[in-house]
Amino acid sequence: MMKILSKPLAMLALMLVSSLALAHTGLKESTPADGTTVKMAPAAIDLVFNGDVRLIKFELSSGDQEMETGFKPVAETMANYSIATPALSEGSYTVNWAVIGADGHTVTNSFSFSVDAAAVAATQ
Ligand SMILES: [Cu+2]
Repeated sequence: MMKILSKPLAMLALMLVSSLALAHTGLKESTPADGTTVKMAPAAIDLVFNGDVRLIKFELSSGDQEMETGFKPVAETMANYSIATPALSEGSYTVNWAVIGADGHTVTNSFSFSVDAAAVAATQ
């Protein structure tokens, strides 16, 4: 009996997992975008999520150095965030963020960009 049930059950579990994954909150776009090189250091980093979220973590770092930003966790939920950045020198930067989505799940991810005034083909 268990053997007969196991296959459909496994498929059902798979479908359930994938539909949950689809419902998860994600970052739709960022400025600067992931993997891009910008000529001028941005005064702010903009985040656009695929729904209203509560941004609970925003860490900007270069190498092992963490930068001070204008990020302050707030209770309200929004889809768009603009976080003021300090004067960034040339280099590579990584943003680590975490949000609590509408479904109550915490989602964390990161993206990176570079500041290079000499970049020939700036992507922004
Ligand atoms: Cu979720």
